[in-house]
Amino acid sequence: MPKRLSATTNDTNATTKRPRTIPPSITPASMQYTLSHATGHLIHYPSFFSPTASPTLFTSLRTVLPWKTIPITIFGRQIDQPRQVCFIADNNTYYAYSGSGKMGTMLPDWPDALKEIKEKVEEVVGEKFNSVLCNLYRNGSDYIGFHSDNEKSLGPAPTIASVSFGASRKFVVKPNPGGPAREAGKLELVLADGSLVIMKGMMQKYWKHAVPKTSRKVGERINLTFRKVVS
Ligand SMILES: O=C(O)CCC(=O)C(=O)O
Repeated sequence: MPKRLSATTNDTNATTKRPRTIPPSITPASMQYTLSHATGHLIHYPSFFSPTASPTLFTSLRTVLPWKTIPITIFGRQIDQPRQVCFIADNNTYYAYSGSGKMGTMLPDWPDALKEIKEKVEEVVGEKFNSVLCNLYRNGSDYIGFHSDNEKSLGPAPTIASVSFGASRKFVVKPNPGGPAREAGKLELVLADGSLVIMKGMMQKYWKHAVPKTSRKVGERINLTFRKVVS
């Protein structure tokens, strides 16, 4: 059972100092409010896609998406990202992160498998997305370091819907030092095949997340982060 954090009294927007947790009583059986904090929400659906649907979707995404190793710039130095990525978006939607350069869609149309996943996710999130950043972790050496999806182009409080297929990997969330959530602890959960994580509210402003390397022998994992680029 993942750790559930409660709100601290450090909510900068709150008019009262009462914690604002979302009561577990409103949580449907298949979903876990893993983090319900005044500074952001993280909702985890451990098996959003069924064990029969997930392997088919994995194979389809592995085959049809144009996976590439893309360099990014960190502290002025160009390095290859430690995973493969691809970006699929509506026409005229562009995105850039960590010096990746401006990216447009890498395919002329959304592949059927991605469209199907996006529609199912939009239904439960209640928002529409116009792009998805896809990550392929080829083994335990592939990872993504601590970061926030806080690009200006996503707006001030973006909702990110993250779907995983293939090998289970650890997902770690921690508050920004010096931020209003700093008293909250680190949260670790395992994202399994077919899982969905929704991050919303001020999550990208006050928290960071990562998928660390692992020395365990793990197979390939595909992660899709649906986003809405607004400018
Ligand atoms: O692979 C994951 O679960 C996280 C991916 C991620 O953080 C990102 O694409 O920004």
